[in-house]
Amino acid sequence: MTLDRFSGVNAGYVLELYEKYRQDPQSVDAATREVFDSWAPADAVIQAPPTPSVAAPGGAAPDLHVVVGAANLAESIRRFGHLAAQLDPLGSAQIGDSTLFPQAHGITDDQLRRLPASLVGGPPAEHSANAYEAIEKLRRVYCSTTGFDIAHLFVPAERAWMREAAESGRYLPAMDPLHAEALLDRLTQVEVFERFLQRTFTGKTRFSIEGLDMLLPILDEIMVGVAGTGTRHMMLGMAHRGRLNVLAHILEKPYAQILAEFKDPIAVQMLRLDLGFMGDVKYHAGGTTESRAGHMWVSMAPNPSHLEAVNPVVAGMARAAGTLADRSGAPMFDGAMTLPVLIHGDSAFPGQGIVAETLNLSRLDGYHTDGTIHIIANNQLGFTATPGESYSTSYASGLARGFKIPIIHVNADDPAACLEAARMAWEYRARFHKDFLIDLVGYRRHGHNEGDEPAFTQPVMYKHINSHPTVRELFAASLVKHGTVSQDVADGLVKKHFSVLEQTFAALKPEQDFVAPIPTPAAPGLAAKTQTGVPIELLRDLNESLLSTPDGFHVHKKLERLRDRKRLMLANTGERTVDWGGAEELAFASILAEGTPIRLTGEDVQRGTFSHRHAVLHDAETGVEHVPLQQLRQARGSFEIHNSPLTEAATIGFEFGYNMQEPAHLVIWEAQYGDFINGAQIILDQFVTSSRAKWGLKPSLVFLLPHGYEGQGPEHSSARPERFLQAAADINLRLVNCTTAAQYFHVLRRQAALLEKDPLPLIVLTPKSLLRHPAVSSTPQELTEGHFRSVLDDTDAVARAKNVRRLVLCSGKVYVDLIGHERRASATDVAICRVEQLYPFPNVALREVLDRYPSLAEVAWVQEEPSNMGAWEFMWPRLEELIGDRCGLRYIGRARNSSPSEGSSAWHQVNQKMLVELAFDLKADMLAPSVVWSKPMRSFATATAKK
Ligand SMILES: Cc1ncc(C[n+]2csc(CCOP(=O)(O)OP(=O)(O)O)c2C)c(N)n1
Ligand SMILES: [Mg+2]
Repeated sequence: MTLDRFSGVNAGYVLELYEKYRQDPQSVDAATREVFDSWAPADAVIQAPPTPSVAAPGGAAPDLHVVVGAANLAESIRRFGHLAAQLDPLGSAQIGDSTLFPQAHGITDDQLRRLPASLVGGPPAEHSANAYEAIEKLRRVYCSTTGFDIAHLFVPAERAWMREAAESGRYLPAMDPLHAEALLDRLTQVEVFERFLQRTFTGKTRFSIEGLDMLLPILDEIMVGVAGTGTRHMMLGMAHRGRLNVLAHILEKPYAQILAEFKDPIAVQMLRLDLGFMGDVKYHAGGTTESRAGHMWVSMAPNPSHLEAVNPVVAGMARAAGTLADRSGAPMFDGAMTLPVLIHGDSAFPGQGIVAETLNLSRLDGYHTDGTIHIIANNQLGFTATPGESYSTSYASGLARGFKIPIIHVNADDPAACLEAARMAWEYRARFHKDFLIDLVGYRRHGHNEGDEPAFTQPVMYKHINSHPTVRELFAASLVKHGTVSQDVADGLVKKHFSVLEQTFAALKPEQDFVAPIPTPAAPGLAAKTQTGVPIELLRDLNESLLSTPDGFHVHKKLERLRDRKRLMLANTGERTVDWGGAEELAFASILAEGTPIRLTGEDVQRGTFSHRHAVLHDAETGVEHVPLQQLRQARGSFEIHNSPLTEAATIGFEFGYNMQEPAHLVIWEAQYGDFINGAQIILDQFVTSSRAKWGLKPSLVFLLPHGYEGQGPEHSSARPERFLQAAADINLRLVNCTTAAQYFHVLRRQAALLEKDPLPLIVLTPKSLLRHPAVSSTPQELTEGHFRSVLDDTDAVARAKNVRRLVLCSGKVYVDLIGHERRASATDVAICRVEQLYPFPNVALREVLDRYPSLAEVAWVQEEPSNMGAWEFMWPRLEELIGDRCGLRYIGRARNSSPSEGSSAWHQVNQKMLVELAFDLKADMLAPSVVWSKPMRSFATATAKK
């Protein structure tokens, strides 16, 4: 037993044990006795509470166990006082903790009175006559309407700051007449807004804030506070609850616009039939405004119903807003300019995994924002679910403890305590650059929405709520009682705010006041016209820069061989020497040279999952890193590349937010295997593919998704392109499946060129084993001229075009299997054309291809994926329309299946071989095995009958 390592509570325990031993050595076990035989507390190795030698008011020296007990009691209150705090405005019982009372420590109030206050320490001791008084003050700090849940902080300076801030009462707001009336005015405005909507649009869903009204003054306080520290942009993310109120009063969205949205007019601006249907419900809208109050910008990210999904989006926006990227090297990040604030539901915060994913980003190099302020709008219900049904932690905020985030639980009926929490939040963030959480505990005055009957499921709670005064009423009554404001003033504020809303409503012209977010239609033809070739001299220059390393840098031997090949990569412009990785690096370098910053993230992207990238070199002897794209002489924009945590939803949400905030940066996310993007399906559906139609946003995020059937089983074969094709409409994305390094080079460069002129998300299905395959490599000349081509026709079939009877259309890796097959040479009646862009459907280019083959009997769509996956079901109606009755249309590929591929590699080989052979076999109907379906389409019969 080494006693030297004991301090604090442990010291208390040792001293207690020692005292026991001192009174009766036989009362402790033999081992302990042995230690105490040669040790005494006077060693002073224990950083224990002061010993009784400190003069006590009672005169006589108290027992050691009383001193230790008092110190432990003080520590217990500091650690666990929140368990006895009255956090619930509805007055439910606290969790409680016996160690908050003297008895648990074997002492009495009288004994405490005989101890000095200094034993308790901290600000409460300063003006206290004895330890009892100091403990009572401590209790008022930690067990009142605020629960300081901070014992889990691992950094002593943070814990000490929080304790001092709490115990000194430094952040409690002044409640002089001026401040008090301003706060009452704000609370009145918040409440009247909801009451007016309730009266005017009875039963219409608005997700009232009532019961958590203090959320608004908390946001005011944070906004004004951070504005004073130089922050210029507050970015909010929140769900439905109270959103209209926040939009109206923090974002200053005009009442007329909100009221017009309640009227739901068919506004003139919406009559854009060419754009399809658009828009979203009113409590999902976002916005940006220059706040009059705080002299800063305030943004609210638009939000889907999917709770908490907006969290990483806001974090990404904040990161982008604080990033300086207009020069070469790594970008600079300064979090002081921007404050992200996330408002969570008490049920959603513990329930939705994306919360944990986003919290996990908060301290990572590539993702941190210098701290987010979180507020749980805790109304103690999730729709109808109780806390006991919603989380296994003691509080809704439990998850935040693991991330060492300070938590303040605060009773939403105590305005001063709420404002104190707000002040501590922004001060802590400004000081420590970390997240902070306010658990605002209130209630929900109505049902989940205003048409809902809450008493069906919470009869007792709602009996209580129905007779519970509003926070405005409580606050007004207390101010009147103390003579701070008069009842007339309080009533006058209510009238004033009603009158503003009534007048606005009377003057409302819904059709005109309604402002619709109109998506910009994609620029027709611009993509096709974008030239992306780079002169060979520039490419060689860039390549040389990329290959240089700092003096004395030791490149890994195996990589040196790769770099030797790269040195010769551009020597002969006609030779196929540029592989996928080489093309990518040159594309990035040329984009940086043109002044577009690049951010690339994803799991293990620095090296590349398939070891093809090596964007970060590690000195083979010292481990020191060298990032060639950050040392590029020619660069005029920054380059950053981060290995992401093992997360898809939050990391993609983050990049989406980053992209929204800085649309001029090329933002790329790469999947380990394409399948894993499933984990971010909410972000894809709710943000990436639909935000243009819903909210008028223009995302241009790039996804690199390894895709292709190589016998690795159902989870490493398909990026599920069908998911994007299903969501593709009104030109909302580009989906490409490049088969050459040059095509990849051009599509990246095209994306960079169109970031501002014609932004669209770009999904690139990328190769795996083909990364270094000669068939995929390109000549330097292919990089120097031209542009991305949506369709690549069969150059081999030009001379025999008249004899071609079957035009095989395919996309991606299966093309390499097809041209590599032994029958390719003899199948002179088959041409193989690659559809490199699946969406937008390359109608014009495909028509030109069809026109080149006058003797076609059929077009066959050949794919590796089962017929219900891949591109077939998307292509089918479009190809039918394109072909008309000119020839037949056939599908060759795996049969409809519930799983993307075979589990066995051997079976993969069999099926793959079969489908490739069928592509060359014009009479194969009867030979098709069950796994490969090759049945002519209806139009085939019609077309052949006509011939
Ligand atoms: C991901 C997701 N699952 C389910 C829902 C349906 N839903 C809407 S609100 C709600 C309850 C939310 O409770 P809480 O987080 O406490 O927020 P509150 O409505 O109480 O403010 C549920 C289950 C949803 N919107 N999003
Ligand atoms: Mg709730």
